[in-house]
Amino acid sequence: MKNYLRKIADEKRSRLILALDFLRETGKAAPFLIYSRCRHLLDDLSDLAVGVKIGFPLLFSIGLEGLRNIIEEYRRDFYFIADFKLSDIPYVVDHTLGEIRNLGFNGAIIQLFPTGYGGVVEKHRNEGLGVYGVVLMSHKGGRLFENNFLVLLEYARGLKLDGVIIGATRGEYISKARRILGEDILIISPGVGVQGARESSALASGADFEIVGRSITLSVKPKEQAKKIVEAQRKVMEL
Ligand code: O7M
Repeated sequence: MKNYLRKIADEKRSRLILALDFLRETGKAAPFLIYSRCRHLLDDLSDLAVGVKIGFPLLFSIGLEGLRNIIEEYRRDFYFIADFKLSDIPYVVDHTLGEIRNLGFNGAIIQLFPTGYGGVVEKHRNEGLGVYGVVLMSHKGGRLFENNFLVLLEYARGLKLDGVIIGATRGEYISKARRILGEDILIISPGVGVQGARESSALASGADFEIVGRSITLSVKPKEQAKKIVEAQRKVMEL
């Protein structure tokens, strides 16, 4: 399934994945208003963003039917990744990944530390869902991830995941992961913008994609922000 992601990335000459969590001035707005803001944003970014990562913030504001409709409407423009912080027993993760696939998502992110996910990951990958695992988070103080970086990375490799998540704020770990993983497993990096990493810096360290949320979604000029990021990416990747 990551091939679809790569295909869109090549067509758009971009490595930007939008984290569609929060939108400007929507606070307690009615779901239909937030839904309509999402559509405007996605229309604006259709030439710039490659993927859209969706998690609990958007689910709580527009509901499951809202998510289903957004994915249905924009599935030809973006690769949709579900981020529901999965870290449960394999039975529950298996069930949830099935529901995620039924909603129309192209890929899903799971936590790796519970381990024991071999059969589950293989099953869903065979059924066409891309599976990505968190190896190192972007925030300060994630010491347990740091201490177990190599263990999680080896686990991800053994599972033949489509990709791993490593914070854009942790450039040295991205480079290390790239050396260990080779080119087969994607490295996807959140933390650009509000969390402090500069646009395209994760790509320069060896990541394949950058996840950006608030610095685009809360901006008064989201399209300009996205353009600035993608132009920086094009320079680094010679796209
Ligand atoms: O650009 P932001 O900070 O507004 O958004 C970043 C997004 O990436 C947001 O959706 C976070 O949940 C996610 N993220 C991180 O910021 N850091 C991580 O280490 C991991 C993730 C993530 O996507 O985990 C699966």
